[in-house]
Amino acid sequence: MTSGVRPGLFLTVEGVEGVGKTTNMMFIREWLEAVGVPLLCTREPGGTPLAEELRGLLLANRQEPVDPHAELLMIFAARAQHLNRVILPALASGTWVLCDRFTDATYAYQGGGRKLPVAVIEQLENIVQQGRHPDRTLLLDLDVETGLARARNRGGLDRFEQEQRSFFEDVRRAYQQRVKADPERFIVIDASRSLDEVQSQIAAELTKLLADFKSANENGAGQ
Ligand code: Z5A
Repeated sequence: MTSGVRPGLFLTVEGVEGVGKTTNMMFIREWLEAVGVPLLCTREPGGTPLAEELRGLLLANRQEPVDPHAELLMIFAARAQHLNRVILPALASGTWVLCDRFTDATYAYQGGGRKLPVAVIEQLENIVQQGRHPDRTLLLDLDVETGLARARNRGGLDRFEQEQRSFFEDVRRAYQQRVKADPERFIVIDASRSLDEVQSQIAAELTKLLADFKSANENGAGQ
């Protein structure tokens, strides 16, 4: 970097419906802000006015069936806007970015759930992200039945939430394959435990992450 600013960390939170992403995003945000980390919290699909409009189109229930490729292209259109207008500038200025879902969700939902070929997703990922990936990803893992029961208690189901249980089983399996393929990046959290237990594990992982970040920073500063 020419500016001398150390880039922020890019963290994502993933998981199947109802695993507690929203609840734990708030916890992570408060934890990082309390220790003074400059932080931007965002989500996918979404994160800019245009990308939020695309999110609305993606989640809306409609009579017309949505072609899986149309869905995939809208997701990557939203991602291109979000990544280039919001995420990358924030990281470059030293701000950490905490994002509710990112491209792992595309492999899980459009790959695992909709059965689109991984090679097609990879092509779009390469075009849009040009090698930029999250630094670390927290995967909240929970059996599908419990997750759906938690989520459906809230009522008002969007287009994805209306899918059958087998769809979400495929999504969960695809997430597990992502972990196998990139175990260094993923932190898997057992989301079946009580919220207190889940959040203690998250806090312990954040403590390690911050210590690693600081030590890499000190080593880098000395070079
Ligand atoms: N999508 C896609 O297809 N492809 C992509 O590339 C991307 C997204 C990026 C919107 O995602 C949809 O976009 C998503 C996939 C698709 N659709 N689906 N399904 P979203 O992230 O905005 O929406 P979501 O997955 O539907 O999230 P959610 O339903 O809001 O669930 P959550 O955030 O994981 O759960 P929560 O609201 O935090 O918790 C649910 C309830 O459980 C709540 O009452 C909590 O108090 C309770 N809870 C949480 N943790 C616990 C524990 N440990 N014990 C007991 N109860 C708990």
